[in-house]
Amino acid sequence: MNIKEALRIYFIMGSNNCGHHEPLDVLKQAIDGGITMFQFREKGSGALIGEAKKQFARDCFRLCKQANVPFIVNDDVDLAIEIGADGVHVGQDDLDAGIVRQKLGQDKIIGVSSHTLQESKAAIEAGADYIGMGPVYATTTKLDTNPVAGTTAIQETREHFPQFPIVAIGGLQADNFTPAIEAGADGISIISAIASVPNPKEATEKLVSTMKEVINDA
Ligand code: 3NM
Repeated sequence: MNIKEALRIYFIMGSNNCGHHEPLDVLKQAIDGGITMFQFREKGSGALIGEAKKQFARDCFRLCKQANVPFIVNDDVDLAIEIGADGVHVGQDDLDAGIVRQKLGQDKIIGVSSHTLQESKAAIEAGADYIGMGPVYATTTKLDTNPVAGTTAIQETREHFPQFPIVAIGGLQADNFTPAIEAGADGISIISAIASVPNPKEATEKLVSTMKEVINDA
């Protein structure tokens, strides 16, 4: 798998991000619309736990597998191993990427959230396959984010690591993500601009077509 291509339109979702939509229907629509990777992020207020979380993860994984969309689990390494997910994404307060690598083995994808060049360096040295950088813009989806970062740290990391896979996150939507790609990100991570809109499939298609234009222009 080409990780940079998989990062292009990276949809992240948990059941509490979907408003009045049925979460599996949101994921199905996002897949039909053309997402290139999916992260199962079942956390925060009202999130499923225990068996219900596991069953929801398996259902999401099944939809992704049918469409050849890589399936990444946020934070929960044991769940990822148990269901055979394609990888794990960890934040700065979660398990260290080196430990995740030991647990998962070499052939799985490990993503790490980074906010500075220093955090990017540490994640890369610890064996990450990609880093997620943000928040580019203000977001109300995650309450404990770092301060809004714009694209400066993305640009710095890109200058130091010309080839390393980077995905931007935070407040991104079709009409505002271009600066993140111009700063050097390979793709965009999206929660609310797909999960909380009236038509997730149409929103995804718009992100996909805008990304094609932005990449061709770059
Ligand atoms: N992590 P939306 S921002 C999960 O900056 C997450 O590390 C962030 O949601 C970070 O696309 C964020 O709705 C939320 O803004 C992204």
